[in-house]
Amino acid sequence: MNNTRQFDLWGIPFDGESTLGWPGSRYAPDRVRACARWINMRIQQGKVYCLETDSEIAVGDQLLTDRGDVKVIPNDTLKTFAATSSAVKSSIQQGRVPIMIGGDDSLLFPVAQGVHEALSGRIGIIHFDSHLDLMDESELQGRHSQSSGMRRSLELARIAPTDCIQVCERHFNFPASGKFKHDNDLMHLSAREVLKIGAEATVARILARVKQADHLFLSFDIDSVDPAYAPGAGAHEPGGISSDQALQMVEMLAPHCAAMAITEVNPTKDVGDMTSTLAAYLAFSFAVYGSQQQ
Ligand SMILES: [Mn+2]
Repeated sequence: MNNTRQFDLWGIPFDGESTLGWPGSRYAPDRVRACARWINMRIQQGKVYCLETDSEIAVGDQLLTDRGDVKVIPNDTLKTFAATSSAVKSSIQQGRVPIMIGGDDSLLFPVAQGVHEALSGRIGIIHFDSHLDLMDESELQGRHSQSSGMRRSLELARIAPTDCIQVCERHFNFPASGKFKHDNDLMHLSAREVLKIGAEATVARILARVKQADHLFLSFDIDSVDPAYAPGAGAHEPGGISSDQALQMVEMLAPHCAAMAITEVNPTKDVGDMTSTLAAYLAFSFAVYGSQQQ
């Protein structure tokens, strides 16, 4: 049973860089854990029964270990980032796959940094988000806000824009971010495109794009999902994917990924825990389907 991959769940209760939109994602790790309890208990004798395939998946008895929360310092973004990168690194160096539950989306950067420090070769990022997060620096938001995570990650030596893809972006953004994308050959698949071609074709296009990368990090801002399915977010961007499309794509991508982050789940805007429950299912599905390979 030990040829399956094992996963670590870490909370990062930090929303100090929610400089636009609604703060509140600091409450997500505990809510997601509470929602995950119902799901986790369905493993019996190292197996879980999967309804989509009507078959059992052998996941082992230690599929998902809760490593607790990263040491967050609300008043110090860079120290919080350093603690986040260390947690990611420690999991990967122990041969495990970290699943990081934020926190706001500034955390994309320190998670990417942890992956970059722990693994050699080319690192690619699959970035699900309704936003581009390519802001370089601004008076309102500084350098490390929830709007800059992808921009900062692309400054790391072995993360090339051509090994990355952004998925589910929509509506309007800064022309400066569009110019940065085009100048650097960064690619996105808009939410509208994803809704048109469906989950399977989207995953095929994602994997074709990142095939040169040696290791992949899946970063999932919950606002990629439509507010109708995930109201507990840092912002509401209509026109997103459904919860089922999100789950399908995460399941298909999981075997290829060395780390995952789920960010911007905001329990203060949630309705009956539906967004925290979706995040718990995304994390658990990533582990179940990701356990089978690599
Ligand atoms: Mn976002």
